[in-house]
Amino acid sequence: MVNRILKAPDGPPSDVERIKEESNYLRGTLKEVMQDRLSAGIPEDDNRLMKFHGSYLQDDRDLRNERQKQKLEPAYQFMLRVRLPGGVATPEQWLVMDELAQKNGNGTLKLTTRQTFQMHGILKWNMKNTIQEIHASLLDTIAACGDVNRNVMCNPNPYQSEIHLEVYEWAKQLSNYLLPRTRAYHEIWLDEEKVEGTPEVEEIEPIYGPLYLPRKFKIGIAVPPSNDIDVYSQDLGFIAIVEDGKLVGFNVAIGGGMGMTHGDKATYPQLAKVIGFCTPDRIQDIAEKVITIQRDYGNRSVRKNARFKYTVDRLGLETVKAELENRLGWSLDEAKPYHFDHNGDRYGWVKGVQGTWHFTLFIQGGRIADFDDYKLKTGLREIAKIHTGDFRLTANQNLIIANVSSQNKKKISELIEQYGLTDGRHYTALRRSSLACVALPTCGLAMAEAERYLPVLLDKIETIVDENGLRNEEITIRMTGCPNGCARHALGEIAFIGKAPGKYNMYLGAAFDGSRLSKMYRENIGEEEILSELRVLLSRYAKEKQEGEHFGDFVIRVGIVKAVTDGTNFHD
Ligand code: SRM
Ligand code: SF4
Repeated sequence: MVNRILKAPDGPPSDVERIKEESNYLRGTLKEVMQDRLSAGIPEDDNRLMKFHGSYLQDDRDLRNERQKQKLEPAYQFMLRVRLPGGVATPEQWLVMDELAQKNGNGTLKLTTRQTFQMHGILKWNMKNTIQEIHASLLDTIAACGDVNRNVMCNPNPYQSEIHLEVYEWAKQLSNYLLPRTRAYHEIWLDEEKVEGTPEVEEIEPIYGPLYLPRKFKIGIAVPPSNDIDVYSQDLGFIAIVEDGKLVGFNVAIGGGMGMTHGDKATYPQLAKVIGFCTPDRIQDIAEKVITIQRDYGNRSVRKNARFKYTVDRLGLETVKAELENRLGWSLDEAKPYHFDHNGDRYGWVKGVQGTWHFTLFIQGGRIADFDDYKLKTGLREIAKIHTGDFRLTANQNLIIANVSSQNKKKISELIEQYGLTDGRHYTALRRSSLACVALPTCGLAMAEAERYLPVLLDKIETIVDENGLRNEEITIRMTGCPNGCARHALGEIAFIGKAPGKYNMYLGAAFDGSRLSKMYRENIGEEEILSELRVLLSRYAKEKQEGEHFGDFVIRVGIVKAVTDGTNFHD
């Protein structure tokens, strides 16, 4: 099957390749080290494997210096990420997450940019029972992180509920089909007995093989006109084509991704490119074959260049398409026309099919917590107790209370009102179009604040917005604590990427529908400069914008930044 002309890059395998190879299909010594009570942490090799089980060892960075001074080991704790295809959870599952976060985590839940739950602050001794309780609620954390296919996203679509159901089924099917087949997770966390004897390699991991993928792999399904899942940021994206109210198939897009490293031009965000169309029954085949191409030709030497986007750019889009069709044994059809309007969410009540209702609620930074003046977590718990439909987590870290019966709509509206969940202060147009990654204090890679700081910055930007009569203007603002791009920074019309504490690179000019990347505008600036730049930019926008013109398009039209047409030109 391996094409003899195409080649993976030369170079010694990275250390992570060794760890995977020696791990006996993701087991390593995890079972033993998780029982070791001498340290709250685990060795680095096992931590690498932990990711495939949906978790990362972290330490509370707010406490790092103090603990160092006191010669204590870091305040180790684990982050746990659930696999939740399409972001759909039942009210019962919501209540389990809520309780586990309270009992074993830091009391909060994070709704992520890939439509799932994360818990932070879980101590080593509580990991096994937390995973077991998640399993008992019919969810799992397998492959939520690691060099495998990640949570499959799909548009949570409150508008066309019947299409949602179909698209969601495909997302679930893809997610299940692409799961690692090793029993390591079940043995380590769920006490499944190990079956002795080593079957043939292909039998254990027929898709991934013993080394899994060179890097993480992401799939998302968009339903136009909404590009809420940012289909162009996915390694493999599907764009639903709906004709006469029926799902006829998907356009296929490959090679997107957001991560980069400051100052390293060999790394860049990239947009996925559409290569053709297929009927729905063929997406599993496509996903499997695309993944095997990345498995065979991805860079296993330099992890910074190991994502599929670099494989596509190195081999060439047409070559990868030809290789895909070769592996499929059939050709993709010509891509069908489609149109995206936006990559954000639309809020409030919408009537779905069969007389049910859907309510999209903005969640700042995706953080479900009880704040002093805003009892969000309690309010949602009370809603979950009476809700008979489902919850849908969106790719913009928001929440849809979906499939609400007409009888329940009034009660849920009352709870939303009672807990002030849509209070004005939390609900301005600018805020509703914002995204921030986790960053400090839990993310080990954060160079600056994001989730904790963006609301503070937004308060100040809103004053400028008001001065310019732009209060109802939706402008997508995204902030990340580092250039990895967990809030898909390069697709924000205004983006701030953390450089150092209090310092950000500022980017402008992404398209409102997520089809164009942003461009660096100012480097390494702090709050004062950010605000003075925005004062000038927003005042010009208010005065000079054309009818219906989005901010990202405006800054390009008037020449404030150059349009980035392709990630390979990102740093030009
Ligand atoms: Fe991410 C690493 C959080 C979506 C690109 N991401 C991390 C880690 C695990 C840090 C680490 O490696 O130590 C962060 C954990 C922080 C914490 O304390 O929780 C982290 N990423 C997140 C989440 C929780 C951000 C959020 O606020 O919602 C998102 C979880 C998604 C999920 O449910 O699976 C999250 N990460 C993304 C996205 C957006 C997306 O997938 O749509 C991206 C950009 C798209 C992409 O992958 O290209 C993204 N995360 C990264 C990268 C850069 C990868 C690369 O290509 O270079 C890293 C670093 C890495 O992998 O080495 C990273
Ligand atoms: Fe952490 Fe950087 Fe991702 Fe933010 S973008 S969560 S700082 S890795």
